[in-house]
Amino acid sequence: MTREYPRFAVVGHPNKGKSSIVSTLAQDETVQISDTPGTTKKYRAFPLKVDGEILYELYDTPGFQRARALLEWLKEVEVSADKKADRVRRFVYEHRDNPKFADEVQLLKPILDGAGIIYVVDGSKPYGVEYEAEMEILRWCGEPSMALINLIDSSDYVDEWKRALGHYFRLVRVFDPMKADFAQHVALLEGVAQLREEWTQPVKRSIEIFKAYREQKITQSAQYITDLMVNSLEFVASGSILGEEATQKERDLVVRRYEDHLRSLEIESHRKIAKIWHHALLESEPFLPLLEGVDLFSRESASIFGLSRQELITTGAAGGAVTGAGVDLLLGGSSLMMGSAIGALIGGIGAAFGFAEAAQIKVLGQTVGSRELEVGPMQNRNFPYMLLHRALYYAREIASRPHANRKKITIDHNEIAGHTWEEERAKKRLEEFHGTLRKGEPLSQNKLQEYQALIKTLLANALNS
Ligand SMILES: Nc1nc2c(ncn2[C@@H]2O[C@H](COP(=O)(O)OP(=O)(O)O)[C@@H](O)[C@H]2O)c(=O)[nH]1
Ligand SMILES: [Mg+2]
Repeated sequence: MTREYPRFAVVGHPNKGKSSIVSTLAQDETVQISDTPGTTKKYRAFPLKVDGEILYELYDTPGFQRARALLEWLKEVEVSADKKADRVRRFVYEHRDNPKFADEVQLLKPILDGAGIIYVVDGSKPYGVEYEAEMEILRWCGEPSMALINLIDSSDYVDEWKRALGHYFRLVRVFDPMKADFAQHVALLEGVAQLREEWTQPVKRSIEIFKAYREQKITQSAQYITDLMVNSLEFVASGSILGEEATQKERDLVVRRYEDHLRSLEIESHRKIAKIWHHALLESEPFLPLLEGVDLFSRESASIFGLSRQELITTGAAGGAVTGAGVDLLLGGSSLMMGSAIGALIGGIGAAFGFAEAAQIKVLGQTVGSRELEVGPMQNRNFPYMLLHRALYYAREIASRPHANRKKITIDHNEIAGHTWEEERAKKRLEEFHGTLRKGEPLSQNKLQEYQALIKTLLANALNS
C-alpha cells in the first residue's frame, strides 16, 4: 500500500525509549511512556499533522520478546534474499493468533505494510549479541531502516553501538528524545529523507511546512503574550464603599479582586500557549501550572523576573520617578505621596501583595459621591517587565520542550538571571508602550502591532538562545 507521506515503525527491545521517540517526533504528548516494559500491546499510529495534512506518521510498537525463536523459524526454510520479506509475512500470518509471538506480530505488521524502520537502542548500556537476532529479522523485512541511539543514562557505549549497528542499518544517529531541540529534529528528518528515494521530496517538503508551522506558532504565542500584557496592565478593578471613606477591608477586597484577575489572566494565557505547542496536558490536572510555585505578586517573582533598579533607570522606566517619592514606585517603600493629584494611594496594598515592589497600585476614582473604589491600571514600573519576562520564560520552556519530557518545569534562577532577552534597546522601546498603558490610555492599532512585533522578536531570540 502506498501513501504520499512517509511512515516509520519505531521498533526495538522493550524499555529503550521507543515510545519516547514517537512522542517527540510526532509532537504528541498522549503517547504512553512507561517504566514498565510491555506497556504497548498493539501497534498504534501517531501522525504529525499540520493544518490537517499529515507530514509523516510513526508507529509505536511493542518491543521484541522472542527474537531468537522468531529468527530460527524464519531460517527453518532456505529462501533467497528476494523472498525473505515473504517469509516474514508468512510468519506473521501463521502466528497471528499465537499469544507467544503477539508482540512480534504487532511490531512487524506496519513494516510489512510498507513502513520504514527506526530501530531504537540504549547507548548507555553495552552492546550485546542478543540484539543481533532483532536486527537480523529487521533486515529480512527489506525495508529502509535507520538506527537511533538513545542515551537513557549517563554511561556511554555509543562507539561500540555504532560499530555494530553500522552492519545492519544505512543510517545510524544519536538521538535523545528527552532533550532533542528543533534543529536536531529537523536534522533527523533530513537523514530520513535519504533513506528511500521516493521519500526525499515529500520529506523535504514536510520539513519546509514544519518550519513554517513553527514560525506560525511563535507568532501566535507572541499574540497571546501581547494580549496578556495589555489586558493586565490596563485592567481596573472596582468595588463599592459604604461610608464616606473606604475601610481597610473594602480596600483589601478590591485589591484582592485586582490581583486575582491578573493571576487568572496569566494562567489563561499560559494554557493557550501550552495548547499551541501541543503541551495542553502539562497544564491540566494532575499537573499544576508551571509557574504556580512563583506567585505573580511575590517578592521572589519580582527578584527573579523583574529589572534591577539600575536597569529601570537606564531603560527610562524610572523617568521622573528616580527622585523622591518616585523611587518608591520603582522599588517599593511606604510612601503615600504618589499620585495625590489623581487619587489616593493605599499604603496597605504592599502587605496585601506580600511585598512592596510590584504592589504600588494607585487607587483611582474614590469620590464621595460615587462611592466607588478602583485599583489600576498598574502603576508599578517594574511590573510590566516582570510579567513579560515570566511569559517569555514560560513560552520558551514550552516551545522547546520535547513531547517525551513529561516532567514539571523547575525554574532555574541562575539561568534566568543570566538571560539577556531584553537587551537595552528593546527595554527602552518597551517602556514606550508600558508608559501609555500606565496612563490608562489605549495603544493605537499601529502601536499594538509594533508592541506585538517586538514581543515576537524577543520570543524568537529566546528560542534561539
Ligand atoms: N533520562 C532518560 N530517560 C528516558 C529516555 N528515553 C526513555 N527514557 C525513560 O525510559 C523509560 C522507557 O521509555 P519508553 O519510551 O516507554 O520505552 P519503550 O518501552 O521502548 O517504548 C521511561 O521511563 C522513559 O521516561 C532518555 O533519553 N533519557
Ligand atoms: Mg513503549
